[in-house]
Amino acid sequence: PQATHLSDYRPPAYRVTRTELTFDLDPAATRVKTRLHLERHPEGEAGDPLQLHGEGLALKAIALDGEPLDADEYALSENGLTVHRVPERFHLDTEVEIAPEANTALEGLYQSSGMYCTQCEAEGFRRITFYPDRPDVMATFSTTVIGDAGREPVLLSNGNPVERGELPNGRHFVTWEDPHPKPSYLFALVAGDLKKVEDTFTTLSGREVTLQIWVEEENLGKTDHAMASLKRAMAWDEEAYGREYDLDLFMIVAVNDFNMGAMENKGLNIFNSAAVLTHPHTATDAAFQRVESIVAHEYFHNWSGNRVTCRDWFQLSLKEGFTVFRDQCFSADTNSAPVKRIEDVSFFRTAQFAEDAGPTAHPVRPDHYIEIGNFYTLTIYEKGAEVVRMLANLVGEAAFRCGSDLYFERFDGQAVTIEDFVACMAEASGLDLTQFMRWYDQAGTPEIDAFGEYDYARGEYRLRLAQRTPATPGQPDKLPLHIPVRLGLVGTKSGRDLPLTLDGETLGTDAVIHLREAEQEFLFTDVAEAPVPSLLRGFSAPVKLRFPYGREDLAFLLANDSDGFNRWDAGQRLALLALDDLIAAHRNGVEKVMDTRVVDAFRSLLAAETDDKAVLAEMLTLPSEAYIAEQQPLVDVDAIHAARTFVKQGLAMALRDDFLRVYRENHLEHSGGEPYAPTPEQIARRSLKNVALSYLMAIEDEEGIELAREQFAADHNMTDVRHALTLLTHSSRDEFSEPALRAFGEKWAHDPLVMDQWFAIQVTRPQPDALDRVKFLMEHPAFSLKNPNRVRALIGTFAGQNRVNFHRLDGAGYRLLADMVIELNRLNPEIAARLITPLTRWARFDETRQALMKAELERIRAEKLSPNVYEVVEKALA
Ligand code: HT7
Ligand code: ZN
Repeated sequence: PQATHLSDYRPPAYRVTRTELTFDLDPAATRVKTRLHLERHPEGEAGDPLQLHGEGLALKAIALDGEPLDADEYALSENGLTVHRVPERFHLDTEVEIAPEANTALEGLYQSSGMYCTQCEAEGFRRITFYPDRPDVMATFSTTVIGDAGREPVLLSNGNPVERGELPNGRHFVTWEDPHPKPSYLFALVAGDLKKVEDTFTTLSGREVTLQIWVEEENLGKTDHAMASLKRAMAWDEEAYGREYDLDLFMIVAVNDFNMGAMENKGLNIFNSAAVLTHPHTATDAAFQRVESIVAHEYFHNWSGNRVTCRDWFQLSLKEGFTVFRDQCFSADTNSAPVKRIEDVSFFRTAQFAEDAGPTAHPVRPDHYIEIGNFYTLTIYEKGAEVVRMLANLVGEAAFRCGSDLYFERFDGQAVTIEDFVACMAEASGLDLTQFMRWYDQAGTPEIDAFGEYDYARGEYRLRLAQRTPATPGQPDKLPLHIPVRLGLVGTKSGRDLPLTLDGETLGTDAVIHLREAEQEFLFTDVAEAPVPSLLRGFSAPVKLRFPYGREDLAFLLANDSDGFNRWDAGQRLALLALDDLIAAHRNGVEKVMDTRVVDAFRSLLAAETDDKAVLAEMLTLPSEAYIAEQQPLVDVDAIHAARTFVKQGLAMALRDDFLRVYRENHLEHSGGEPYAPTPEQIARRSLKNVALSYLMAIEDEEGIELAREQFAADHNMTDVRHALTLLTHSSRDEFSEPALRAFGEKWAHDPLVMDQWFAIQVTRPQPDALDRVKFLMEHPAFSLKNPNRVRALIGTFAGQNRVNFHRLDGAGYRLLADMVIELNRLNPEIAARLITPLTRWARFDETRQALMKAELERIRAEKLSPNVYEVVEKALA
């Protein structure tokens, strides 16, 4: 397969001004008639051939300005169609045949649970019809969908329905008109036996918009939360960004087979059912929050992505990074802001840092790719969002809003670049962002080494910062970045943030300093007492920060830092220091000893009267095994697991009564009391008491087991039921977990999304039978390799989250994953390529495991590979 390079970008020779489509639906032989109205691009030349993308299309007819073309007037290839000579302005008619029922890749037009649906981003439209399938070709669309009136009573596409009618042979049609010019990746079609829930939203300017969520009939009771989230998101975008919705109708459709979370097609968002359906009995608090943020994310794309789109796919983060930033801010405003930041950063530092350190590392704006489907990554999405967050903090709130207004107004209806976005921010703020642009082009996680010195006599604090970004594939040398470091100096006597004076300038008690050089010194004067620095507050830049904190310093910050995020982070650092010692002890076969400072810190947390229970729950949560692994030079999965378990058990033994009290104080007695609601208050209490319960279960405390069993049996809401079932299943008490698992599996056999949770709970079990369970569960009637949600729940969860069992020394975990990748490579290349990720991280492990993992990658490489899997495997073995 060939790579595409950013430096090769050229505007299209012809643009499409209007696209008219007619679909005559049939599972095995759908006919797609397309009329394209085309004109030569101002930069094109007479004599330029017309090149259209197309994959897997059977061409049935082709005519230019109504005249059928002879075979020598055009050429067909594996990738598309070329018409050799075309006039300056013309229309082209094509007719193709495709087979949605045979489409297991879930790109283009496919069938899911009997309904038809589409996924066109990034390059799926070319599997539907011949087209210049690139985001810088924007056209208005008219779409007529013809289907069977009985099997497909609902026929949907983008925009507004303008005509409908009956046809012979029990067929019917609906024509949709989308007045907003859009690239082909935003096209959508849905047809099937769907039911809708409807509501309305009145925009700031007083227009009434009809909101519809379309689902299978049995899911009609699971749309309330998505609808409420949508309305909140619409209001938030008006308030925070001045953006109103621009059609009279906004539709969401839930489909069961979907490669990602959801898709922002213009006026017709298509959602993975897991990202839209909720009910207290079937979805956890985390799922409710995820639905809210995905609904908002897709809605926000209507402006950041649809009205203003990307010039080419190298600019993907232009829409994704910005939109993730927007959805993160929305969720922070709607729920607990500090917890949202902690959760986001915690995930980011575990998963994106690992991506940045591995063989598939790439910049936020990559400069080449083989398969763009492989670039829907944490770097593009989450690091892209962190870069926008830095920009927002650098320019300030008011200038950021002016800059975004300018961006949306100046580029409305256009396909633009990341430079265009940053230029608006520079213009609105007057700042020079030239150096800042390096964040988009340099891969890898910058590392900052910080040292501080307090001079009692002079009352000065000298902070030295040195930055360095490690080499990544294809980028051996890096330049210094512009890194905003938010900080405070916390007085060790007063426990308060000290006033900051830098270069004679008074900065308040919390300030941002700008690190631009490889090494830079900052001298704070008038520092009245010895401070502990609180650095990188709120995770002000996506970097690794090292500072030689002692354990007392960390305990001090945990107790005193005014920045909630850094208080939490101090606790994580303190735990990591203790874990480091224990990992070493485990490896050396030395007796493990619990660090009493961690116990004391946790005791104080549990004793303190805090009104932010959600933050407390985060503070009481130990760093995950994956995050601990990120800190180790060489990952020893068994030592990490043993060390973390030891700390958890040590804390549970020392603080058992506190955990029991916290559980009791926060367990909501539901009978006759408050009904379940995904409110921040209830979620906070549930997370706190469930964290407490997990400590009790870590030592298999008899009272804890009783509480877990009661919580499971009370069957009040899925958050509590799932947590209790997980704790029982991950304990050694099979006599309790087996009946519970059986009851749960039987009760929910009809609900695939709940069965996904049942799969995930079992395959994350630390016991050595986990891999056998994966194999056993793959035979379960609820499992199917063709459904991405099932694959993620069973295989993805096992390989990504059950570290001790996936990395078994006999290599059986690796073998199983490679087998699945090989099968999925044929069925669904996009999912196959994503599934390989854990194997690509081989360099982090010991020699034995490295050899086993590489052998499995070689075994995959020997197959006839899709471009998706080929690109990942080649990078992993390079
Ligand atoms: N913009 C959407 C991306 C997406 C996607 C990409 C490749 C293959 C399948 C896909 N489904 C959705 C989702 C989003 O970021 O909003
Ligand atoms: Zn997105």
